[in-house]
Amino acid sequence: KGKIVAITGASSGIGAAMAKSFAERGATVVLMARSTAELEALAVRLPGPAYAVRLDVTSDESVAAAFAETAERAGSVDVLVNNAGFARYGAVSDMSVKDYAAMMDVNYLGAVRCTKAVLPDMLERDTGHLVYTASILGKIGSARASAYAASKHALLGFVNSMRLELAGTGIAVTAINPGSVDTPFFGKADPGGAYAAKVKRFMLKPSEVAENAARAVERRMREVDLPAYARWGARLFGL
Ligand code: NJP
Repeated sequence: KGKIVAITGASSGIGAAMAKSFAERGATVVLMARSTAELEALAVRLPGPAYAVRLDVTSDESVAAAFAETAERAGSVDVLVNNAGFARYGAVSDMSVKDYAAMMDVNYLGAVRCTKAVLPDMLERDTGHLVYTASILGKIGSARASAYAASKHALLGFVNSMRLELAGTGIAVTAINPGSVDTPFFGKADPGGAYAAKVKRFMLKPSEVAENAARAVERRMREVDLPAYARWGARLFGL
């Protein structure tokens, strides 16, 4: 309550749902992504104060400008949710090295850039919370998703190392690791829709991921694994 929560990738899917969950808990949210029209439209629908700030996580200049604008308009960031990400699925032989680099640039280095933008202020105030939407695929491999899985493994390597580095400070670090979530993500990851069609009924809702993330922040949890099949299993056994 009363915290400033900046969320990257807030123009769609899980990030937009997280904005709602944090706003409902009394936070002031800073919505960050490249699609400013979507951010503005979301900002007016939220129940509390919200700012829309343009951010491209692949650009050092954009990251610097976006966090300077955030500091000026909203103040110090208490919680940074690094959620921007994308996937392109395909067999290793069908993917270019450029595809691998593009996923590393957004999913891993994008989070590193944004973390570095807020960390000096958090260290100086000795308080803050860094949250990352990684993935179950940050922990296991996946056929036809090697570039995406590798980028999320890199992200979790960074997150787990940073948690050790920040031990003893007032800064908490949380990883959220969902399975498949029903968002526009699969339109880009898998344009033919074959994978999404197969797993659609097992998918998590973005609101479920968002509520779990908000609760994890309240409880300062280290990480939350949300495999979609756990929900499917719960349904199967009538839980
Ligand atoms: O995807 P989608 P999700 N700079 O496509 C933004 C992870 N995840 O909500 O810039 C700044 O609806 C983009 O904004 P825009 C996944 O890896 C998902 O499902 O306007 N922002 C949009 O707001 C990702 O890390 C599943 O295009 C950039 C957002 O990212 C996170 O969840 C499973 C950007 C993507 O929204 C949210 O994904 C899992 C850039 N350069 C993990 N590039 C799943 N859906 O199944 C993209 O385990 N964005």
